[in-house]
Amino acid sequence: MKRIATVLLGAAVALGPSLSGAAYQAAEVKDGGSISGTVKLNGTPPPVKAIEVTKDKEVCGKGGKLVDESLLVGPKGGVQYAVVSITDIAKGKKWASEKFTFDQKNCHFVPHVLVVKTGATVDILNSDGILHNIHTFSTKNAAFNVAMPKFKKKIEKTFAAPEIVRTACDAHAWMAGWIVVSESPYAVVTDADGNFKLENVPPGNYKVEVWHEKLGKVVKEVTVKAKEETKLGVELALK
Ligand SMILES: [Cu+2]
Repeated sequence: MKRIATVLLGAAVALGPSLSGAAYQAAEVKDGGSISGTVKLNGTPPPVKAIEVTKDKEVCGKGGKLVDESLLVGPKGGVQYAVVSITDIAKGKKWASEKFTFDQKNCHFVPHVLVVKTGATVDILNSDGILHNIHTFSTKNAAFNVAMPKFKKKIEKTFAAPEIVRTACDAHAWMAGWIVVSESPYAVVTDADGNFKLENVPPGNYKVEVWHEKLGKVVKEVTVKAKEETKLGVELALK
């Protein structure tokens, strides 16, 4: 019996990667092109909400006024903290860095949205000198809920499967962030003006997914040509 169980377990593990698409392979990219553009809000941006700090006021207000970062729109309508990624790429450039840091600082997550590589070590910091309690909400990766008292400055975590993982803090109800786990390095977060650029993409046809926590998801078909920049404009609307 034990032997059968082992064999079955082996089969399940082997099936894992194929269920979530072929494993990504890093290789030299020749004549890569790029995909760049802006993610914009279609509609009038709602006013940015200030966060009412109800606890640890001496620390939580320190880095300037805390605001709700779930929808930040620049002066020209660009949406910050959208994630733009190629979802069907099997082979391409290697990750520029395998060092990932997600900080709890001035009582918010920094950055608000972090892209990390599957299986890489993510340093989760507490820079505040007060108690934070990071809590992740995931289904493909093991969820965790870890108290980080002021003396616990760092924990290390890895995320095995591609997934968009929401993070919260059980000590500060307003704290909200996202860890986006990706196999390929072709996943970027838009800047304060909604701009993004995916660089050094092997020529080919791709599906590009744009995701934002409040505005949802769209998928675009994109063709990348050797050494050329493909422009991609994306509009998302509040539902
Ligand atoms: Cu906290």
